[in-house]
Amino acid sequence: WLPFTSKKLYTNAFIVSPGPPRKILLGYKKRGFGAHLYNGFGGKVEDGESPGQAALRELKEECGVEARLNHCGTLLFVTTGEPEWAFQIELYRADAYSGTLIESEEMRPEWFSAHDDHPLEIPEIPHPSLRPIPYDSMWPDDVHWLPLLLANRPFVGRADFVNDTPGKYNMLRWWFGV
Ligand code: 6OG
Repeated sequence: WLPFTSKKLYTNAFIVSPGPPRKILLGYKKRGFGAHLYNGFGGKVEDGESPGQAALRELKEECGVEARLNHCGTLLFVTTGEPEWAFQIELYRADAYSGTLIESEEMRPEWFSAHDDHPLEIPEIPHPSLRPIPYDSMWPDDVHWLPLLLANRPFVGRADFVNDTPGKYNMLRWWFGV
């Protein structure tokens, strides 16, 4: 595992609407860190703020809505690009939101199908207008824990990344569990 001496705190929030059709809201990141990837809505926890407060603020700033968020996981990312820093991300989930979804300078909100992540339930016919979760256009760690978030199983995990070319992160080692 890569060494680190300090952590920066971030948040990431997902809205999973029970439907039918069951669907998940992701944001297409238009600029900054992780640009051109889909992700939940979130950002840095500011001084004097709790992670829960930051998650609500970032959700509102990035897609215009309010939601009753539940904490559902904690992730730690370490990279060779930032030798002494690790990123701790607090993950949140909500079933519903209030307000009107808007596209912000940073994120474009889009719905995706979340139907096939419930293998123990009677399969639902996917809604024709909903695309499957775009794991190929997401951070490579997401495929390991997003199914746990969708299944309502609290999780923790860590992923270490090698940043050998600018902007390119290869996942070196990971562990995710419930
Ligand atoms: P801003 O600095 O743009 O917030 N984030 C990651 N999310 C996933 N799924 N995987 C990663 O693997 C991530 N690294 C950072 C945390 C950045 C947003 O990106 C998330 C924040 O929600 C390395 O405000």
